[in-house]
Amino acid sequence: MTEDLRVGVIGAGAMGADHIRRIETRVTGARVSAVVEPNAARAAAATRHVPRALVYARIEEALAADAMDAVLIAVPGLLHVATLLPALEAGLPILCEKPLTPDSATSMRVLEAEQRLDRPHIQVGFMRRFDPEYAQLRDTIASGEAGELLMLHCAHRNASVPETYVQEMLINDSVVHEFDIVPWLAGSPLKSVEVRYSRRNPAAPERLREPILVLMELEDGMIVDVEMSVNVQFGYQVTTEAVFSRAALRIGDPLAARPGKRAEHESFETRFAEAYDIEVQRWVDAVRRGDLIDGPNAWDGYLVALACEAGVRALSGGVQLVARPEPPSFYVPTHVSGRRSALA
Ligand code: ISE
Repeated sequence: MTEDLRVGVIGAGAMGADHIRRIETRVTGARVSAVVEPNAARAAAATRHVPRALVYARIEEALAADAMDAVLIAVPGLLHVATLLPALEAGLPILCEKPLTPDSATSMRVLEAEQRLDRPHIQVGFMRRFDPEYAQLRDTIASGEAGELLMLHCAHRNASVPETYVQEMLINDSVVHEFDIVPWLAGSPLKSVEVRYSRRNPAAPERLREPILVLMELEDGMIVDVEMSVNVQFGYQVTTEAVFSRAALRIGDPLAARPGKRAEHESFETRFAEAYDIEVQRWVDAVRRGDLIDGPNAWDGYLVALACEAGVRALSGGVQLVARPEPPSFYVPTHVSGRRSALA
């Protein structure tokens, strides 16, 4: 492909607008040719610097106008199925923000539709896989240079969350990232999930009981703990400490997150800005080469949906087993750089 890839961005909220800016200013080989957004004011604001982008209220209109070669879906998760199905039907490559869909039944509908095509067309936006520190940690784990990986201690802290954020979103909207990244790092699938409640954060609104500690067990016996906090006020932090038999490594350490000091990041938009840039660039490159995806696929999204269902059950207590069906051959091999699948 010699021409720029014509990307249609579906949704011009905060995430969609961020991707529009990214494609227009930092990604090479692509341009925003269409924006699908029913809210006219939002569409106008997001396309202010992209006057040649055509604006449509519905994806069907953009598809009928043949206005895009590929789509980037950045609408809320509940609207993903309604967007994914027509884009698949049109045979377009798709980068879909996480989650693939909010539950495993709808994710299965998407998988069935995708398997009518010749190969996977959907990449799911688990951007942490493109964060240079995460990628390096994965390489260290795979190389064995620090010995055997024994445990992972993860912390995932949000300064605050919007009013629409409810208890189940601790799992479905936030820990969803760890459900993807942990098996990818460790090279072993999830077996079970348990949730423990710590002392309640007085800064949390009435409707939220947090922080929570999520304990995962992987198939290979490893225990992983995730502190999930969403009202820490002092900043946005995502850290991982990996304990090996010969060393311990820590990634994501905030530079200045001490009481009274300004934290390094306030939100995921800046903490993972580089990861998003790399993710979108690699997706664009893959589409232009004809590979269509270069990252987590829809099967990975389906497995994460199953893990979230176990996680939501675990909010009410007990150790909850995670379902782990075998992938159809359509989805093998997967993953970033064509390396071995961490979930296979
Ligand atoms: C948000 O939707 C994200 O995806 C962020 O990465 C996560 O840190 C946050 O908790 C979610 O609400």
